[in-house]
Amino acid sequence: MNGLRPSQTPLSPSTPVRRFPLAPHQLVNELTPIRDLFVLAPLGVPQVDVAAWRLEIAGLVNKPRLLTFEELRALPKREVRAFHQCAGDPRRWDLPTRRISNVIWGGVVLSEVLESVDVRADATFLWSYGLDHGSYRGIPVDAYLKDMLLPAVSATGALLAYEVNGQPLPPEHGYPVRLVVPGFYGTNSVKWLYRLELAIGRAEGLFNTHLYNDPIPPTESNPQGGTRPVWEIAPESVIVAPQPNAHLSNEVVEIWGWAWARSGVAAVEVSHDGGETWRFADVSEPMQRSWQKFRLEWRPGDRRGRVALRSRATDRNGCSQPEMGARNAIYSVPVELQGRLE
Ligand SMILES: Nc1nc2c(c(=O)[nH]1)N[C@H]1C(S)=C(S)[C@@H](COP(=O)(O)O)O[C@H]1N2
Ligand SMILES: [Mo]
Repeated sequence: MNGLRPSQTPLSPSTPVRRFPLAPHQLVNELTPIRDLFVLAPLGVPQVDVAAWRLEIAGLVNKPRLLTFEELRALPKREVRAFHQCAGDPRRWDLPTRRISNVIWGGVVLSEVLESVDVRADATFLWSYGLDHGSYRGIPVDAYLKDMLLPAVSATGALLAYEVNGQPLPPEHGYPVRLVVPGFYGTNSVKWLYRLELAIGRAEGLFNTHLYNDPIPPTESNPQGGTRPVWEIAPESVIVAPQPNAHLSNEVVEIWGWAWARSGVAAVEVSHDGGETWRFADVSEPMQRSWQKFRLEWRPGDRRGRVALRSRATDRNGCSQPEMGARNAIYSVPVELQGRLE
C-alpha cells in the first residue's frame, strides 16, 4: 500500500472549522461564489501533499488500483452544476438549517473510473474514506467514512471532483480530490478522499452508522420503527426576496427564491397568509442538477400589519415539504405590510 494515510496527514487547523456565510435572503446569485460557500470540517483541515497523494480503489474489485493525481487529471473531465446542502446537526433530523449553495463541480465521472477496476457483481455498497482524523465530541475517529448504495451513487452521476467553480478545490473543501454525489446531502460527499472500497453492506463508523441516521417512526406494519441513513435530499425551498422584516407597500412585489430536491422540483407554492392559502409559482427548469428558481408576483393590497410569506416545494415523486419537525420544514419570512402609501 502506497499513498497517504489519515494518521500521517497533518491537520491545519486541527480544530473544527464551520462557516455559514450566507442567510437565505443573501442567496442572490444562481452560482454561489467560493468565498460564500459554507464550510464543515469538524475534525480540522488535512494539509495534503499532492505528490504523495494516492486514491486507492479496493475491496470487491477484480483490478484494484492506486491512482495518482496526474493520472486522475488525465482522464476525461466533466463539469456538473449542482446544489450542495449540509444536512445540519447530524442528530437533529427535525431542525432546518438552510445551509445551501449551488456550484459547478469539475472532475472525473466516478462510474467511468469504477469501470476500470472491474467491480465484482456482488458489490452493493461504496465506502468512501477521507484523510481527516482526530476526535469528534470526545470520540476517536481514524478516518471520515461514509457509505452509499452503489447503484444510487452511479445513477446520480457522482464525480471525483478536483475543481469547484473552475478553481482547484480549496483546502477546506477537500483538496486535492473529493467525492461529489449530486442530490445527496453534503455529508456523503467525502472530502480529502484517499480510498474507495466496494463492499457488501454498511460500513461501521461514527459519521456513518451512529450519526446521520434519521429515526423512522413506528407504524402498524412496522411496529419497531427503525432508522434511515441521511442520503437523498428531500424537497426544500427558501425565499430570497423579500427579505425578513421587509416593509411592503401596496405595489406589486416579486416573491422569489430557490427550490431543490434529489428528484427535481415539480412545483413550488407560495403563501402570503402564513400557510392558509397557496398559489403556484413559476419554476425554472434545472440546469443539470442545479437548484431551480421560483417566482410569483403579489400585490399586497391595502392590508396593513405583519404577515408570513412561505414557500413549499414538491418533488417529482409527489413529496412536499412538511409544516415542521423536519430538516426540510417550510421556511417562513415575516414581512410588514404598510397598505396604501399616501
Ligand atoms: N472527509 C470529510 N468529508 C466531509 C466532511 C468531513 O468532516 N470530512 N463533512 C461533510 C459534511 S457534513 C458536509 S455538509 C460537506 C461540506 O462540504 P464543504 O465544506 O465543501 O461545503 O462535506 C462533507 N464531507
Ligand atoms: Mo453537513
